[in-house]
Amino acid sequence: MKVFHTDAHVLHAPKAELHRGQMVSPHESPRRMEQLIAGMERAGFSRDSFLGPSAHDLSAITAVHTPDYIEFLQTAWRRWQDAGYSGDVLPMSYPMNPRRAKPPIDIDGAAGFFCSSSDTVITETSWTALSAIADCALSAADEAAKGGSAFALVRPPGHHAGAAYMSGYCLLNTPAIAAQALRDVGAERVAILDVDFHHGNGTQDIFYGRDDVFFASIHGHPDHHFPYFWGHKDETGDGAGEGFTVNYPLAPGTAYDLWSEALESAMDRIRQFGADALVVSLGVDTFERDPISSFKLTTPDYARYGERIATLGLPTTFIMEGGYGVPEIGDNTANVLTGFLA
Ligand code: SP5
Ligand code: ZN
Repeated sequence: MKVFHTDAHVLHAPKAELHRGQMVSPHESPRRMEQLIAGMERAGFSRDSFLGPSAHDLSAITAVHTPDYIEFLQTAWRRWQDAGYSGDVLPMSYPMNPRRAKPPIDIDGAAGFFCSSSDTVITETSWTALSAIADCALSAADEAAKGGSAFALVRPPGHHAGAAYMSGYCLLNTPAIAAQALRDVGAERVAILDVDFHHGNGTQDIFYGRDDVFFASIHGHPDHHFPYFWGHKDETGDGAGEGFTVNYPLAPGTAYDLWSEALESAMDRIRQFGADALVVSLGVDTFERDPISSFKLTTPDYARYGERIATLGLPTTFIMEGGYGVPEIGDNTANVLTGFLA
């Protein structure tokens, strides 16, 4: 399986994360990637074999995100400096009725307009990293468009970002960009399977009204876990999209027995949908020792579910999402791919 990767991820390196009332060292950091790569290498996916992305047009990004939001990402840090602020761009004030809100001129206000949670920041060089990871996701999707499968080994993650907002460490919705690219080169129906511990609210939001991209997410119940306000069972799509979103909110403490039942159900729905291609939002924060999550998956479970996903028989674009704090994130990620290839 081709693995697309870029060293440019180091250009998005948040200084700190607002977490439980304090600024802490960020969970989502370049160090994660070192842990991911080390685990991939232990499993025989050597760093030397990773491929750099090919450059894609910005239109592949604006097919999912609004031009205003992209301009905000590109200019926010400069505007933050010009306003005399220091540190990373860290939003604070949020519109409660975003549809009726207008983006203010002041960068502090504009940042909140394009954001939904204060765990996500923009640095001086974030855009360069983001554009490179979008290219990795698009290069992986190009492989799937040819009938193969590929993995975009990237950070920061993508599934919380909406058409016009960053959220949950995510700034560009890489799975949505990949899914839309697959549609644009001829896949009639694309399914997105989100196995990250957190609900993929951004991806859901982007495709909520559409019947050509199916979205399934298995995640910690929003009563207890970020993103808190989305991912309930009764969120099933809207208008033409009604019935094309399915959510499996699971209780804290869920282990592989119940988690895998949700996976089988999600896969049944994807088969019924008749997908021609699959995008997997591959977060491994479902691991028993993840510092911000509460599921109890073990390292061998990842190989088991990789094998199950392969039974769909679809060209598959895997995109790295969450998974934090422990060296096992690399082994768990590699296990999904090894199981898939078995
Ligand atoms: C992609 C991804 O995994 N994003 C996760 C973003 C989580 N950010 C907010 C974390 C809040 C942690 N709260 C833990 C308390 C659980 N009861
Ligand atoms: Zn997550």
